[in-house]
Amino acid sequence: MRIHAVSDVHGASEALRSAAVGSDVFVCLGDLLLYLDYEEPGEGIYGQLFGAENAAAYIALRTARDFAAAHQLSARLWDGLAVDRKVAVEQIVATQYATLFAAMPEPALLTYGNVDLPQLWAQYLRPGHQVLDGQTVEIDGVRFGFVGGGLHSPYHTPYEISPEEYAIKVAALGAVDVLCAHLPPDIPELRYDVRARRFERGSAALLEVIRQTQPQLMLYGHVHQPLAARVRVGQTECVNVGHFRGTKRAFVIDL
Ligand SMILES: [Mn+2]
Repeated sequence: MRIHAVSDVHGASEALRSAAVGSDVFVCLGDLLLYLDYEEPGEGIYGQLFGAENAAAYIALRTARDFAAAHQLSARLWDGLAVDRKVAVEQIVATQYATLFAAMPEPALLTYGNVDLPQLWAQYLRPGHQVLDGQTVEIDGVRFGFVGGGLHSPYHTPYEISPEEYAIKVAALGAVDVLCAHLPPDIPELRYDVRARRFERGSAALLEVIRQTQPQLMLYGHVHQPLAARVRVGQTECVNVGHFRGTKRAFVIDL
């Protein structure tokens, strides 16, 4: 079985169109939306709302971990816009999701990233798109389990939950052959982003279930430029398949 897996699409819809060509199973591990574009600050939701210059200033403050000043800047920019914040964001999100789901291969197994709005997905899904979060599916005798979303962080991305809620979704899977999540297991070298120079969130519950049940494969994304992109935990190969916006190609694995 040939699996093509992508994660952290962040608006790269054109490359998505052909990402499943040659695969038996196509997996997408979330973060479809482009909120902030560190490479091109004028792109993304923030850049579209406030312009490239303000987006660059906001990125600089976050990179410097001055979250208070970043928050102040955003608050000031929102005041200047005089529009309803929720409506303004959801209009841009709607455009992004419409384009992304039109480009998303079918069939596809999907879960949410932390930069996604799960409540909006239903209206964009195509017949071949199966969304799984705390759920399993069996294909040709191979059992896949999916856990979506992120954990609470200082970045306040849209889909973050508590470690307790996350652990409930992990526990719901039971033993699987291929464990799929947006987040990595909580292993420091997998969580460290060498470009952003910070630790991203990883899940202790994922690491625990890997140790206990030893799936063949654990696929994840979230960390765009990881210190280590793969590691072995006992019998389980853990692989960061992402950053599709950067690589523009699916990660290919033969089971
Ligand atoms: Mn991401």
